[in-house]
Amino acid sequence: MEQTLVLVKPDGVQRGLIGQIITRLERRGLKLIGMKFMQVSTELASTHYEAHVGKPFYEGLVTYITSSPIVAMVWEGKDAIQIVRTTMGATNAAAAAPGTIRGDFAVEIGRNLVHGSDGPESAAREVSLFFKSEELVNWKRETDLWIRE
Ligand code: IDP
Ligand code: MG
Repeated sequence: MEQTLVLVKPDGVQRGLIGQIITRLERRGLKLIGMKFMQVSTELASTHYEAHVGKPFYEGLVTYITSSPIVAMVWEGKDAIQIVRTTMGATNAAAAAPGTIRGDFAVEIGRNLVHGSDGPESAAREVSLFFKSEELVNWKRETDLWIRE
């Protein structure tokens, strides 16, 4: 089953939006299999965002993600990566569609509230960066029958 890493970034925690963000993923029908409240170190931030090294926003991005605690989660389900990305909305919150997390709660790219893995390879890499395998819970959700045919 597909898994994806979701982060409620420091602005989401500081603004009291943890619950709203989780609610949107929960009610969409994805299944939560791992969650922790944590401070991201500069080392973890640099590894997580290594694809962005050298870009003009890189230093600011590392400062942003390490500036305050985050909530890290793993969500599971068929097409979970795509479903999280569409629920989050466009990277540039100013252009994100209303109804998405970014489109409803954020106004710019540098304070866009959430992270979601962008493909199967980055998801596998990012999940293992933030979680040990024993921190992920294998559980049966009784409502799955009513969410998927
Ligand atoms: P994504 O989070 O939607 O996958 P990416 O292109 O992977 O977007 O960029 C990672 C993060 O870097 C963004 O979520 C945003 O926080 C930050 N970022 C990307 N581009 C810019 C920019 O032009 N200015 C400031 N921050 C940016
Ligand atoms: Mg990305």
